[in-house]
Amino acid sequence: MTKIAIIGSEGSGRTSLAAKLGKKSTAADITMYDYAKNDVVMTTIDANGYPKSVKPLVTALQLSDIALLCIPPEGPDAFAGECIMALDLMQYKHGIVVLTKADTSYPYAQEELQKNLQKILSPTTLANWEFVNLSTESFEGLDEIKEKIFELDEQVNSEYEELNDKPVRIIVDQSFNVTGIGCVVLGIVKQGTVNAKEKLTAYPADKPLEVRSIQMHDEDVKSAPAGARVGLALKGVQSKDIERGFIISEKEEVAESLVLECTLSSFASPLKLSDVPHIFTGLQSSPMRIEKIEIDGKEAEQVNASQQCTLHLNGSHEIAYRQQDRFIITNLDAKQRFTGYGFVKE
Ligand SMILES: Nc1nc2c(ncn2[C@@H]2O[C@H](COP(=O)(O)OP(=O)(O)OP(=O)(O)O)[C@@H](O)[C@H]2O)c(=O)[nH]1
Ligand SMILES: [Mg+2]
Repeated sequence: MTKIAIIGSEGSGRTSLAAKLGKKSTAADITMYDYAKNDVVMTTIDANGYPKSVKPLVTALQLSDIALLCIPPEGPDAFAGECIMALDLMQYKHGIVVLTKADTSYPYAQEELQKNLQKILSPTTLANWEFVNLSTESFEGLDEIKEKIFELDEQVNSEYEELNDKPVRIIVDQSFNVTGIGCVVLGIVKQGTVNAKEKLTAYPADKPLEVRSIQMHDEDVKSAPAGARVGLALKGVQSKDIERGFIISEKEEVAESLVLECTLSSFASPLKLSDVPHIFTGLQSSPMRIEKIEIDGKEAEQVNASQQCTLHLNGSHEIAYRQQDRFIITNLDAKQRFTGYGFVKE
């Protein structure tokens, strides 16, 4: 199944595009649009709570495999820059740059905009993303976007096939109670294959559970592969025990405090001792206080853009992770809020 995130700055045409790709279902700080016909099953996520908050942007990207970055004819603003930074820090692989509201611009101006953007994107993970001119008024570009989505989806699927034999890991994005069934969670199989009757654990709360049954787009299945969006009925836990961001797997590390080997982005504001950046991993986030900064093995008062450092971070609630997981560092007080990335120090 195809999972798409629509991102970009305020008023860039995100919701208009999402509405063309599916039927609106659940809405909160992200809005999902579903589409299912013949063999095509597609979920499109509008990160509508962004730019007010960075969390919906991270959430939409974590729940999807293909990003549509919307840029209006006025060109990229600071928030578009922030979206590009977020994609780059997350090493987000697949996407399309959508030049929106093309009916309000001119072909020459759109070409110029594309050239300027290509320059900005060339040092980032978006360097090879394709461009599409779109108008949701005249429908120009809509079929082209869909075609490109399906091309990218083939790459995504072959990448997931390689993850099928790994230990199963499911990221939960919703948890609720269904009368007569009990706890039901919705989430994404990030790797491995989940099987009915399998015994797993929900982290960070460390709650053992059994997968009673599995649904994929409202149909019962015996197992679901990597990349699937699933609904799981769970035995042994209550919906209040499980929150958005929980990981269901055989084993995760759990900690409140972390030591991260970090790299700051080239546009980051400095991080100082006692600052409290918000640290994201998967769908979890936690404000964490900087207790110590080390640069080249020496203690430092602050770390600047483009520098590498070791951050000793102290948080107040547990997060679940694995050694190889990428952490994203955000500074909600900075103008450009995506500050850097890091990995747990060995
Ligand atoms: N002419 C024209 N107008 C468009 C197009 N797409 C969006 N708009 C208009 O641009 C405005 C913003 O579009 P939205 O789709 O709401 O953009 P958004 O990014 O979701 O905006 P916010 O969620 O408010 O930040 C609306 O008034 C739309 O009607 C288009 O292709 N052509
Ligand atoms: Mg919107």
